[in-house]
Amino acid sequence: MCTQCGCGPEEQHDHEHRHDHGADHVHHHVHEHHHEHSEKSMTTSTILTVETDILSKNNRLAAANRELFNRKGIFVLNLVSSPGSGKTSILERTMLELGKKIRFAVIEGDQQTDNDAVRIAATGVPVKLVNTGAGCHLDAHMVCHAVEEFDLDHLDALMIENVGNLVCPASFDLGEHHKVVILSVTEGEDKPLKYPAMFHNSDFMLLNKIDLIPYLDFDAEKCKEMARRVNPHIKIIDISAKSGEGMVEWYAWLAGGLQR
Ligand SMILES: Nc1nc2c(ncn2[C@@H]2O[C@H](COP(=O)(O)OP(=O)(O)OP(=O)(O)O)[C@@H](O)[C@H]2O)c(=O)[nH]1
Ligand SMILES: [Mg+2]
Repeated sequence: MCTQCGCGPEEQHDHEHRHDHGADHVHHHVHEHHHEHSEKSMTTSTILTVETDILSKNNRLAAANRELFNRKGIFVLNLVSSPGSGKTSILERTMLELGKKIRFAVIEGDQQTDNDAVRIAATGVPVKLVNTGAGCHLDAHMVCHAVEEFDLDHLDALMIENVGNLVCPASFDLGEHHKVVILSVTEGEDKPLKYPAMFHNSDFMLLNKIDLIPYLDFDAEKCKEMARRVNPHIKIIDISAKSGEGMVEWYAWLAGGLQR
């Protein structure tokens, strides 16, 4: 049995290959944890109960993860965004520019492929890949086992790249200290209003790809105003992982977090 989360070997194994059933989001979790339910017999109240159970179990594991991170003095960020907004590009640049000063590790969450993990590994930083299969987000259980790969006594910061998805990762606490939402200027300025949970639950927002603004009809101020309407406390910086603009300010945030 796992000492951190109490799961048995079967559940750990299931976890590595989870969500391979090809059914919808709720149903996957039902199969993982409540094998007696059939798809047809599910009522709305059953679904709500199962969702509540999943989230409360996740919250318990996330609290245990956070306690572990605090005990080890590791600053943990959960990078969330829609696919392609630049999470891996930001991490690559950050690892290359700060990796010699700060002891990082990275968890790469992807449905399929090791593409992003390979990119991070090329920077020399330890990385653990978690393929979620049909699953659309990381959860605290996955993170709990992923960190077993790292030497936690010699880490300053853990960066978790979540699965590209502006909806589901908002609901799953991983035990991080902050969610950082990345929005790229090619996505349109209204995304904070259309996907409010993600912006509400994030402490930081990186507005990425600002090098492309001259070529787009994107109103950065309007976008920021919408983000602040959803979350008045959100801290926003403009960055370009390509040109490097704004990265120094991002590094200052990171340094501030490390000194907590
Ligand atoms: N012009 C420009 N392109 C960027 C910038 N950041 C990332 N890109 C490009 O955007 C594309 C997607 O970048 P990724 O870093 O792979 O995005 P991601 O969020 O990790 O994508 P997923 O992991 O698939 O969700 C790549 O072609 C990058 O080169 C930027 O600041 N400016
Ligand atoms: Mg990526």
